[in-house]
Amino acid sequence: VHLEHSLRQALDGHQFTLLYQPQIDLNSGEIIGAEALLRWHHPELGLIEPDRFVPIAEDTGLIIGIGDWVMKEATRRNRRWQLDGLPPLVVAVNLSARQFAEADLVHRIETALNEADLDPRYLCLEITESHVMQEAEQAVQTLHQLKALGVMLSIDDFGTGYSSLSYLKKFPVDELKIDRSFVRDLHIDVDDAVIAEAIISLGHSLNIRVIAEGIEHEEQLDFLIRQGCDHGQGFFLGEPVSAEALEALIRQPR
Ligand code: G
Ligand code: G
Ligand code: MN
Ligand code: NA
Repeated sequence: VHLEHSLRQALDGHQFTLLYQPQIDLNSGEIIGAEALLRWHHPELGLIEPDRFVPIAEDTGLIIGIGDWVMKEATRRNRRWQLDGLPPLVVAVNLSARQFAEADLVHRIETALNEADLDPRYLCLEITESHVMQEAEQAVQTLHQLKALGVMLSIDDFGTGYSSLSYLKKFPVDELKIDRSFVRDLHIDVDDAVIAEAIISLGHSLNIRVIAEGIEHEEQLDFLIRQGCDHGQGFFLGEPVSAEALEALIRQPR
């Protein structure tokens, strides 16, 4: 089966859905947001993970249309939650390199926000370090334009790329997301613990919030809380779930 061929029909065929993984304030334990994660339900192959199709979507340019759909769906959903009386959540959306480099990215995002009637502060864009650093000067400009819209900006997979610290100071980012690979062994591997600690203090010294992803065990969570990490995400705190299931999680008394 040619994935590319079926990927071309996936949008029209309504084969995409978004799951939402809770993001937790490590101080209060409250759900303060969610990362939108794309899923493709192929008519014959079943569920296909983004690691398998996002690279194809990038190469073919299909990611632009798919990305527009993700942005529209996530902003509409978040506005719906607000109108239904949920406490305000920030929904984080992943941008791929190709989307980030697209000339009218800012306009596309502005359009989605307007159509959804969503206050931009409730949308967070996750951009990976390597995407930002590829064309650093251009990237700084794009980040400033996005920031001027009022959206939140997060650097995904932080620590795996080669961010120069001087650029980090110029990036108008709100959040660093400690990459899963450092969180995995943080409670048993001194090097990973030191890296996580360093990212947290780097973020805080630049007035940037820090979130850890991939938290799977209580020991990891305890360590991150002790180090003053602001937010957390991972299977231990909540798996990616449907919009309905996330809403139920938030409404359930704790
Ligand atoms: O959801 P999962 O953990 O399987 O995601 C795997 C990868 O796919 C991650 O790197 C994630 O950032 C990426 N991804 C998930 N959803 C989207 C999306 O809507 N757009 C883009 N560009 N990447 C996504
Ligand atoms: O690259 P990005 O951070 O966007 O990747 C998000 C991906 O991480 C999603 O595919 C999600 O399913 C996955 N994920 C979320 N929580 C965990 C976790 O605790 N452990 C692992 N291994 N993966 C996770
Ligand atoms: Mn992400
Ligand atoms: Na990540």
